[in-house]
Amino acid sequence: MATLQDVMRDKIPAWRDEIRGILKNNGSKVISEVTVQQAYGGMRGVKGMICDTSVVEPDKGLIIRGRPLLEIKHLWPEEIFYLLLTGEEPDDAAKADLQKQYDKRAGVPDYVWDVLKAMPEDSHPMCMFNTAILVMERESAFRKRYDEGMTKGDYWEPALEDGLQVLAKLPGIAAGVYRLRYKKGGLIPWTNGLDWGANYVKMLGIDDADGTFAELMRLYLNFHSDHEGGNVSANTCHTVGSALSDMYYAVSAGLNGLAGPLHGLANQECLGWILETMKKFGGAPTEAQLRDFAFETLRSGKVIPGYGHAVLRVTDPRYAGFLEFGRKHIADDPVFLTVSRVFDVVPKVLEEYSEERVKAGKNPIANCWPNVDAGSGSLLYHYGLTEFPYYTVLFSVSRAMGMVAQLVLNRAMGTALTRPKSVSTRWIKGQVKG
Ligand code: HAX
Repeated sequence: MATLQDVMRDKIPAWRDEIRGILKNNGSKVISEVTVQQAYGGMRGVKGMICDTSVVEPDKGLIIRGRPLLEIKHLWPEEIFYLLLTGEEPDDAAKADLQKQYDKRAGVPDYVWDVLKAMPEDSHPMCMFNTAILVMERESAFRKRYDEGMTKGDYWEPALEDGLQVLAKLPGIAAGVYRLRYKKGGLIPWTNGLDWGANYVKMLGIDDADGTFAELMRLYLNFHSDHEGGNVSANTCHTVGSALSDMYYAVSAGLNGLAGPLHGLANQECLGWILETMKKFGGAPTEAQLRDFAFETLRSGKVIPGYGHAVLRVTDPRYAGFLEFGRKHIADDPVFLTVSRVFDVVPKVLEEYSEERVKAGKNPIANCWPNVDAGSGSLLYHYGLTEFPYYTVLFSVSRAMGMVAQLVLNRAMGTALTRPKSVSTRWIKGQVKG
């Protein structure tokens, strides 16, 4: 049986040759140009980096290694990680081997808990989670090997070892953050032989007698794993990693970006907004009440969390997948009902509001449809995970798979130090004169 490491060792030389060939024969071809609007507008749409794990098509959504997400929604997180990294699904033996590799590495050092327990009680769960990853940096195999002197061609192997260490420990750390932060009692250890998603549920300590929460968790961890390379968290991980900072530095940095309200924190904000409407209207609001509340939110200068996207121009397939799960398992839950009613109302409200904005000389809202964060919270809430400031930690456990896979591939391909050129407003003024 070939391990994940064997498969990577086998594939990497051909990938390197392919890139060398592309650069040799087509290195000077132009693939993108940049407008002044893009330079001031967060580089939206500028093609300036490579990511081979996944792409996001504006009209289709996430495609992992050529596979549209909804076609691979049955895969478990272990299989998704393997797919991200190698481009192929593992067979049963390779999947079992990866699970055993996690079993071996899942122990969390005691000093992590000492650090977390020393943090102020009101620390945000994301700050606790990212601190835990960063404090483990002393464990980095990459840094040790680099300090000893290793050749560039070998970088990917200790990077993968660091990645497996991080991924194996994240469910335990995330569950520990939950139990410490919300005073749920003692820590629950990792169970050997149990899969990554079910282990996470078990360590959270939330009752799951029929296994449906573990089923949701696997879906959740699958759906959030990767979203190409340019989003804030992946791009940050990439940039920090490009300085040869190790996996612990790079993943923690990327997740600090995920903690922002315009990115991963939106899923905490979404459920907050849903619960606020329910509180205001004493239960699941009617469509008319929702419409009024949505306009009230927008006119007070706030965004409607969970709607809009920098790249997507259709309903996020990840939202569609969660909606399907909710309709199958918790159709009558009032929070879920509100989420699905919001879907019937808010896109139209955003379209009308976008027209108002344009008349007032502002940018239109490019996408009025729900993104991944619009629905997932209501499902977690139903299964008893009601502390919604914690939701971005769940997102992070999953997104770490994409970050690890991207960074290992970057190490394998010898991706260059990130260093785009910035220009000053003075330079722009000179450039556009006349
Ligand atoms: N509510 C109100 N206004 C919105 C909006 C929303 N849901 N979505 C976009 N807009 C506004 C933008 O704030 C922007 O306004 P200004 O020009 O005044 O700054 C204008 O519409 C144009 O924005 P855009 O071109 O459509 O979209 P951007 O690429 O600038 O922003 C965002 C994309 C996701 C940040 C944006 O849609 C947003 O803030 N949505 C709500 C927060 C959210 O759901 N974030 C999670 C996104 C998915 C993700 O990364 N998850 O991790």
